Amino acid sequence: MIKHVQQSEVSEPVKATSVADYIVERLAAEGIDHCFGVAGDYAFPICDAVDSNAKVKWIGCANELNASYAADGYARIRGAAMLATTYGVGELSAINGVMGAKAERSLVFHVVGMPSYQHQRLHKIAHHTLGDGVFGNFVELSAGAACCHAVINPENCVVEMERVIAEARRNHQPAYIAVPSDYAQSPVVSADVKPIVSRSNEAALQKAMTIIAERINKAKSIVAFPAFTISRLGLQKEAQKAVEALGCPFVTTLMEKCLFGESHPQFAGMYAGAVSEPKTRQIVEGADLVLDLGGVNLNDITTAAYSGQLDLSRFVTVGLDDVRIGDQVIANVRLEDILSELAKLKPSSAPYKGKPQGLAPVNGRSSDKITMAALYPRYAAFLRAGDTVVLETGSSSLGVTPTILPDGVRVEAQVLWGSIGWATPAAFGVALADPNRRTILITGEGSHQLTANDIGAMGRFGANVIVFVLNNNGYLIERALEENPDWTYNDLAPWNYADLPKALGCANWYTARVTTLGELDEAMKAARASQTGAYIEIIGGKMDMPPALAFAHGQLKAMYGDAP
Ligand SMILES: Cc1ncc(C[n+]2csc(CCOP(=O)(O)OP(=O)(O)O)c2C)c(N)n1
Ligand SMILES: [Mg+2]
Repeated sequence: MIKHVQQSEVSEPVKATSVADYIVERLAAEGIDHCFGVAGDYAFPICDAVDSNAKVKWIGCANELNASYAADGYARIRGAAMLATTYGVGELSAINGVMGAKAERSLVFHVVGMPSYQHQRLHKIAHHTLGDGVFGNFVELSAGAACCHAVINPENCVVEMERVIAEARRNHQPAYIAVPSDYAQSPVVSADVKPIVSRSNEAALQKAMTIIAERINKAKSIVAFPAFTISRLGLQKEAQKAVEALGCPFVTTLMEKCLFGESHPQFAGMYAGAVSEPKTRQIVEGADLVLDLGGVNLNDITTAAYSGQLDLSRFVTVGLDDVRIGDQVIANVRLEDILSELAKLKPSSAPYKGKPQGLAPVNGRSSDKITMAALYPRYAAFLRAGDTVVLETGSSSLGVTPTILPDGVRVEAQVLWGSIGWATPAAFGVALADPNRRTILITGEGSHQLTANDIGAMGRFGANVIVFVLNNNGYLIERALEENPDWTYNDLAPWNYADLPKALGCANWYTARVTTLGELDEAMKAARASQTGAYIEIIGGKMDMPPALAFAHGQLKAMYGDAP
């Protein structure tokens, strides 16, 4: 079984001689066994330390942006990931991906090789710099994409590594670790430290639980709102137990798609403001108590352009490290501890029982062209327990998320940060993180164009992803979000997508380009049976969109406001 590690697994001090070896060994002890990255001379000592380490495998990506997305995907499954890039040019290319991991609470350790201390001390004019003899220009930029950072030297290495690991775990966000290349090769100075494990303050936990229990007892109607952070922290089982002990209905936003099985009797549907099912909306907006477990992100996407009416004074928000009730904040309380306290509640004698929806029926004849009305129910019929779906921003995301999916399917999407191109490398990272599950990538072709080159890395490292690329002749979501769908900036170079795997070195992959439902059904069967990766290019209509996007298309003024 693949383990999602929540805390350091170090039982004895890490034995390593050089600073670079120590960093790699220490991160391996966090449950990390792959390092995504692109090599570069300043980073050679780190690359060498990974390559010569028996526990961690070097996963070379086509570029650092891809590597950062892959690390994000990996971290979501395993609890943490390692990303290694070179000074300036490498780390700056990774910033978008690492910043996305920060926004979406995914723990990526970003290790960067800097020019040597000796050259820094002499202010040498060096490559990958601005030619100004300054070496601090990029540290602050990369550190901005992390929740903590350290510039490592042989003396501070052991202590700083414990500090950044603890802080990154506490916030569940990236850490930036920069190492000058000569220091990286120097012997590490040992220090007597133990991993710092975040724990709740017992009195604060009791205080928070007393208030929460009081609110629960007083409330006539409660709804639980488990957040995306639950899966980032690997607390799905603990959260489900808590919700079952509460006995109340629970809802998810599209950031928590399939967090628990959608056939769960307490599941009251997906909450998306005014576009929720009326019953779901009533359960959430009418509840006396909304138990936000993990910090639900009520952004413009999850609330369908802030269209709901949520009274935040009815919220109890359990964050990763605090509990907020109105203006009262109780600090030093861990989410996992609140969940296990909630799970101890006496289960309600009459738990909420909704009417879970079944899967939508598959429709259309085999000779029909592929419409969105026929595509999304087919995905639901294709997916099965043990699949992890990685979903790209764009029309696909708005098509899949409202579609009920089978229990045991896991979904990863980057809803808040929403950087297109994320899903292709993220699927690679997800697949390497847990080869026991089948990873399914669902992406639009426009997004795919940003990062498709790491299909090559999937083949190289045996990541048997099933890739669905919807080719609808451009940026459909953007066409739909504008009055004029025909701006040329929403057009794309017309790639032959189904030929990409072969060109990128995946000669033994199953590939198909499908235009009818019959061809799609056949390709889905073949992809499922393939022992290698599979790649299906689906030809869709230029303006054929899923209902959620069609709804937005009719609401442009409400979404963006009127022109002055
Ligand atoms: C890095 C980045 N650049 C630009 C955007 C704006 N953007 C959002 S969706 C999208 C187009 C997606 O098109 P495609 O992947 O083909 O999906 P479709 O909607 O056509 O199915 C763009 C350009 C973004 N979200 N992220
Ligand atoms: Mg498209």
